[in-house]
Amino acid sequence: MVEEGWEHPKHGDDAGRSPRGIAAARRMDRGLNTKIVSSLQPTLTHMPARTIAIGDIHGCLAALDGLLDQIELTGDDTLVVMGDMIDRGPDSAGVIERLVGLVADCRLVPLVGNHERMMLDAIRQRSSERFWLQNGGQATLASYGGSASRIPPHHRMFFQHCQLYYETARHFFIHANYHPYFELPDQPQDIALWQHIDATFPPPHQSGKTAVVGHTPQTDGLPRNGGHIVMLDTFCYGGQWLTAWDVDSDVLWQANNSGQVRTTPLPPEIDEP
Ligand SMILES: [Mn+2]
Repeated sequence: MVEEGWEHPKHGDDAGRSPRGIAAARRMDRGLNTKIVSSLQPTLTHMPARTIAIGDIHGCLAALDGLLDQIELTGDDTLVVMGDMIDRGPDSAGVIERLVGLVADCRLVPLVGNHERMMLDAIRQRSSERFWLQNGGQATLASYGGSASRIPPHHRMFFQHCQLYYETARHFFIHANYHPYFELPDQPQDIALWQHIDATFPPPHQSGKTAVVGHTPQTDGLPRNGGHIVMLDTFCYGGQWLTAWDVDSDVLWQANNSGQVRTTPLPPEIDEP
């Protein structure tokens, strides 16, 4: 793709040329264009596509915006949002609106968390509403003007498209936890969406891929690195940090709701969470 500003040379002088002259001028144009494109190649090859995972946002729009400013997404990047985008924090509606807007900027992969699951259940059946509202849903409802009926259709569609897991050649992404011996499409939802990781890391997944999870808040604000698993919920809604990780590098970006941003290395591997 030729960038804007690199316009194809115009044939404004063709009027006074012989047919042979015109053909020669056009051959020259093609040659020039080839040179322009190849001179752009080194730049393009220095911007490999990234896969970036963002931990549990929980309505923290200020922190999300701080992260997005640092990451500078391009159309080649894949952004995996680890689920629990809503509830507890101040602006769930604003977070979803921002994420929907990112569809134009990158490949967006929103995962479902237990909080999106609770909300979807509450919308589907009234008997599930109380459970959601008692677990942070009240804040989400308030951000939508106090009623689930005010959740706009494009937000509902966004929630419907959240997926249980995502995988690349070396990593897989799932909200809470995984069963090591189940294939990814067969992961039980009670584990994938709800099971915390407290005393020990789960064994490596049978795929051999590194697991990236959220859900279990790291109250010191730093991810946990178990080698075969990296935990990215760094307790933003509780006053710590929102974390983004370019999974092919050892660099993390963090932002909080006070407008602070920082980069920090991926913490060293440990045996227990
Ligand atoms: Mn969760």
